Amino acid sequence: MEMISKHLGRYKNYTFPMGFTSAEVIDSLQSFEIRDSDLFLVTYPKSGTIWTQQIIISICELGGGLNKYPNNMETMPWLEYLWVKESYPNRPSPRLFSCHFIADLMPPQLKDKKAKIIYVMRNPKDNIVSYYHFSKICSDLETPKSFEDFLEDYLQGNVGSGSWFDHIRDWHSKRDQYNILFLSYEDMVLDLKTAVKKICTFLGKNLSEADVEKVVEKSTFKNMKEDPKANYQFLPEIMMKGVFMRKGNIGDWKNYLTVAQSERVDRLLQERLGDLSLKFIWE
Ligand code: PPS
Repeated sequence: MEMISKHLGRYKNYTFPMGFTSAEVIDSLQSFEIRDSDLFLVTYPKSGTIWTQQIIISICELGGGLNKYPNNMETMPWLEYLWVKESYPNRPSPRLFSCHFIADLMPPQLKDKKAKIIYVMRNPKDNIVSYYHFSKICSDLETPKSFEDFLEDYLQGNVGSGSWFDHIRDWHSKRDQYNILFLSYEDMVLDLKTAVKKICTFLGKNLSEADVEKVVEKSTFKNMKEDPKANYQFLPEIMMKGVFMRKGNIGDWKNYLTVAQSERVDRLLQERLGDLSLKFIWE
């Protein structure tokens, strides 16, 4: 493993905060046994992970058969985090996991295509702003000196989970190898009900209209912020010195990026991902 900075390590083409994961965990997941009923939520950080967790968990609770854990992080733990690793493999099915990894680090058996993956993407400008704020409150991440400094690190891939551009390209270019549903944070903001229904269909959960409405209600920003199982206020203060549920909207980037910075991101998007025909919603 190569050390990039005080907080960041790099191993197998992946940059990660050393307080969260390790080369040993990365290696150990190569022999992680997949069950057909497993579901993985994969995201680049700050793309709507805990939101999608709440949606999936609410759907599974109403659809029946979900095991009870004290909060969403324990119900749908990150596959790669150091502190919850031991309990995973023996969990009763259905197992729900979250993960920020690139595809090559995922358990290889996922390519059998029976277990499911939901990948959520967020527009990079709002992602940068959300990540910047998170880096200021999370003790395992480098505290940014300024927004400009953070932007530079982000665009160079010197943040946890590496380059956003690489992450998006990696998962999109390997999509045929997996049983995967792609969603975008912006689509979820604009039409949460449709997103919930898409997830239901993908998971094979036939919820009534009334139950779909219940999932939508539980997953609004306002209600999640008040939900102690979902708002991540349960994390110890030593780890998190602020709120996870910050703004939850599209377009906050306009309050942070200068015109020149925004145009730089546009150019990089074109250069790095232009061939993927992805559509981004900016406001
Ligand atoms: S992490 O640390 O990677 O798990 O963070 P992640 O959950 O991916 O991203 C956090 C951002 O998601 C926003 N969020 C929501 N937006 C809209 N609706 C709901 N219900 C919701 N829940 C979480 C959260 O506020 C973070 O975005 P920002 O822009 O910082 O507010």
